[in-house]
Amino acid sequence: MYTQGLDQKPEAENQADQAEKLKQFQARIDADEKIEPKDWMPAAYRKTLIRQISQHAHSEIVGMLPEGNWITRAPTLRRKAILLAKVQDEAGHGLYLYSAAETLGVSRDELVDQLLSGKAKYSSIFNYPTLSWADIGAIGWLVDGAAIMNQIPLCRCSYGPYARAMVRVCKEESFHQRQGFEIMLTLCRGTEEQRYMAQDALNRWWWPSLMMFGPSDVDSKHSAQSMAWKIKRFSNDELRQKFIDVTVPQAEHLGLKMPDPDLKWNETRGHYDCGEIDWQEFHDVLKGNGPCNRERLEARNTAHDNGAWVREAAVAYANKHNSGREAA
Ligand code: FAQ
Repeated sequence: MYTQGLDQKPEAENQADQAEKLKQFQARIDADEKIEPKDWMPAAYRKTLIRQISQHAHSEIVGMLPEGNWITRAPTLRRKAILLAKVQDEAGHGLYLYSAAETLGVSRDELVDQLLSGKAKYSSIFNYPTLSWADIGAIGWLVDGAAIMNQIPLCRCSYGPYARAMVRVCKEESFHQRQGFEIMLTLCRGTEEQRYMAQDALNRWWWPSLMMFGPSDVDSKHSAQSMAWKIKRFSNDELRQKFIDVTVPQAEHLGLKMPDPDLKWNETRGHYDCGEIDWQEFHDVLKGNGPCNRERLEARNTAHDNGAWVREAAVAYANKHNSGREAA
């Protein structure tokens, strides 16, 4: 007790230490240095990263479900092989991201439990159904397109493991975006019915894709701090605007009509203006009341239960391997 008392610094000295550490940390961020797992970081920085990276990982994992729905029904063997590879890529992204989150001192089991119990968020976009083959094109074109717009700046995120994971993820997402656009282009150059399918998919996926960027800047509670820490490099509205600006000409190239009567080029701003997003729909989806929220969680829980034997086998193998090593 007595020696412990000697070890403890007086409160004021502790606070001064903390303030100095925070100052040095912010100076490293401002100098664009990467923060690595063993470096000192404020508890709130760690918490924000665990929140964002794990939500991102969950999104990749749940994001396999809408497209997985079409693997058995892809129109050709070539399309099936491409879609299989894409869905596998998303699984890989989830795994890199869980690993990046683990470097912050949280276990993958804990994160997966949070997803399966419904406690953790994942991207709103994956709570919408894939009703036709054209939806697979729309997901690649719009959803991967939005994901890239949001994730390219994350390659420069201040936290090293997250930034490095994003480099490969973005390269793969870029291939995904092109394959989606190519599906849309094929449909748009096809029959009247195929063009109708493509237009219908755009009508249903456009607004949810805009919601992927998160609440508008005035309502985004984390943005200011995340930008000061250079976790985020652009605000939600800035990225949404960039996405709209690059996507509208692509829709024109496809000969499709955007489902927004207020969408028009604003010469003064040098950007497209668009209609108001239905934020009520966004909040409903976040609360678990989107068209497929329940179905998605059920599917993940079933997959987890069905995979129990694989986890048990992996643990048994690791134990056997370790005991062999100890004996040697
Ligand atoms: N859905 O204060 P902010 C993909 C939550 S990956 C659900 O603005 P922040 C690949 C937010 O978490 C897609 N929740 O928060 C793929 C926060 O909740 P909390 C995922 C959302 O973090 C393609 C609250 O609202 N990408 O698509 C959403 O500063 C095709 C307040 O919001 C990432 O995760 C939403 N849309 O900014 C896979 C990228 N938006 O935690 C398969 C990394 C916001 O306080 C097929 N994440 N919320 O309870 C980010 O860049 C950021 O976390 C944002 C949100 C921009 C998503």
